[in-house]
Amino acid sequence: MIRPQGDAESKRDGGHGAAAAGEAGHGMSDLISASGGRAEAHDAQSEGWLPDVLAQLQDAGYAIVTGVLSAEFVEQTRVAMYRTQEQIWREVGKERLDLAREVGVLRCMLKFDPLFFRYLEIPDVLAVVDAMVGRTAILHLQNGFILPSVPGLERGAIFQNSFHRDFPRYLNGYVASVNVMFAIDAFTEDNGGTIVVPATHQLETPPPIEAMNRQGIAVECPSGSMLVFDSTLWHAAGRNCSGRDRLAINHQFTRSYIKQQIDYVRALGDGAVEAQPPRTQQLLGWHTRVVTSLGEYYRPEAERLYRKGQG
Ligand SMILES: O=C(O)CCC(=O)C(=O)O
Repeated sequence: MIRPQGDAESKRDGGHGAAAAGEAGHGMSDLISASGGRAEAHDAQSEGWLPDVLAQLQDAGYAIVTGVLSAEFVEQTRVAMYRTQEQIWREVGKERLDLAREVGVLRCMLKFDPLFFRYLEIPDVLAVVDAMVGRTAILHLQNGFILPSVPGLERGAIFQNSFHRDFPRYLNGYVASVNVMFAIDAFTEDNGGTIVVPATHQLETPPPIEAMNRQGIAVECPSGSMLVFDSTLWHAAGRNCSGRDRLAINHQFTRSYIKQQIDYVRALGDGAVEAQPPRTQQLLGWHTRVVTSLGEYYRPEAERLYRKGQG
C-alpha cells in the first residue's frame, strides 16, 4: 500500500501558486553562485512540507520529499517493473529498444500493469501538481527506469545520461511542466542517482557544459522518496557503479493544452480510462481529447471530448 496520506486539498497551494513558482527570473551568473548547495530533504509526514518544497523549486529548481511510498508498495512496484520490462521486450523487441539508444526505459507502463495507475492517485503528487501546473494538468509521461550497473558508461553516451531538460522551452518564466520522480531504490552517487544542476531551471540559454559538469549534484535519498523538479531544470541520469540495477519512475505533468508524449487515452482505450477515478481520467487526458468529426464537435456540453475550462 501507498502510505496513508493527509488531506491533499488542505495542503494544496500553500501560498505558492503556479504564478509564484513561475517567477524564478534568474540568469546564468546566478547558476554559478546559487548552485553550490544540496537541497535539504523534506519529510512527507511533516506538516507544511509543501510550501517549503515550492519555495525550493522556485530557488533551486528541485526538491526532495522523503517517506512518500511505503516499503510494501515499493516492493510491489519493483516486481511490476521487472514484469513490465519483459512484456515490453516481447512486444517491441530488444533490437528496436537498442536502436532508440535508451537503457532500461519502460514507457507506457500503465498498459501493462494497473499498479502504475496508483501513482496518479498519491495526494502528495497531486498537491505538487495542483500548485505548479493546476488542477487541469495532464500526464505528459510516466516512464520507469531500470538503470543497469555499467560503470564504464560515459556521460552523454545515451540520451538519459546527457544533460537535458524534460521541457526544453523557455516561456519567460511561466511554469508549464513539473516532474515527480520516485526513487524505488534509494538514490546514491554510486548507483546513478539523478544528477541535477541546481538553479538551472527557467534559463533562456543553456548553461555551459563545463559548468554543468562541475556543478551537477547526484541526488541522494531513501527508497520511496520523490524528487520533484521544474521540468526546465538541467539534469541527467548518473553513472551506476553499484553492481545492481537502480529503479526509478519519472512522471512529467504539464498544462492541459500541451501534447502528451504518448496519447494515453488512445493507448489504453476508453474502457481502461473510464474505470479510473475522475482525477486520473483528467490526468490521462480524457477531457482534452481532440475531436475527429463534426458529430463529435457538436456534442452537448456534458459529453464534449475537449471540456470547457481546460485552459
Ligand atoms: O534516470 C534518471 O535518473 C534520469 C532520467 C532522466 O533524465 C529523464 O527521464 O529525463
